[in-house]
Amino acid sequence: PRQAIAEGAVLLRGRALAEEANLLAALDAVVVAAPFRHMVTPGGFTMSVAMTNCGTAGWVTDRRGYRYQSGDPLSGKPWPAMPEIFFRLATEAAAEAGFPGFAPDACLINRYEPGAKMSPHQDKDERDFGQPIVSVSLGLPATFQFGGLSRSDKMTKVALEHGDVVAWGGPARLAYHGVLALKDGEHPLLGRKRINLTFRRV
Ligand code: MD5
Ligand code: FE
Repeated sequence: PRQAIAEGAVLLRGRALAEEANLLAALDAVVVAAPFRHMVTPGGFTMSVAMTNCGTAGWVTDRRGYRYQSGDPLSGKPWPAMPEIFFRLATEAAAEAGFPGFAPDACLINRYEPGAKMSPHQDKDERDFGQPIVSVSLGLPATFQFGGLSRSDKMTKVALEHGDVVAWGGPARLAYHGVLALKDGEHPLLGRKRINLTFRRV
C-alpha cells in the first residue's frame, strides 16, 4: 500500500519484505569490505549511529566537515559497489512513489542500536535536490520524525518498521527530519538493531 505521509513523501509499507533475505546477504558482504564505524561531527561529537557506505560515493563526516567521497577513509579503498539488489529496489520503489528515473550512486547505511538516535537535520550535501532520497528500514522499528523547511516547524511522527520504504522528494526533500532513540527489542532476523539504507544521487 502506497501512503502519502507528507507533500512529496511516499511510504511504501513492507515494500522490501519480498527481498529481505537477498538484501541482508548483500548487506553482509558490504559490511565485510567496509565495516560500520562511528563518525565524528565537525563539532567534535561522536555519532550514536554507526555508518558505512556502498556505491561510487559515500557520505562521511569528520572534524573537517560533511561531504561525499569516493574512498573509505578507514581503508583508503573505494567503497564497495552498490549491490544490484539495492539499486533495483531503490529505483523501482522511487518509480512507484512517483519519481521515475532515479539512479542512486550512493547508499549510506545507518546502524542504530538501542539508544542510538539521529537529531533533526536536513540532507543537503547533494548537488541536485530535484532527485529524491529513498530510505529502506530493516530490523527493529523506529519512530521517525519529519517537519518542514525550518528547524522550528512542528514535527510529525511516523513509525517505520522492517521492510518499509520511503521516498522523500519534492517539497519533502529538504524537510528537517530525525530518528528518536531506538527502543530495545529483538528482531527475528537482525537482532537488537535497526538498519536504514539511504539511497541518494550525489
Ligand atoms: C534514517 N536517515 O532512518 C534516515 C532515513 C540520514 C537519515 O536521515 O540522513 O542518514 S533518510 C530520511 C529522509 C531523507 C530526506 C528527507 C527526509 C527524510 N524528510 O523530508 O523527512 O536513518
Ligand atoms: Fe537525513
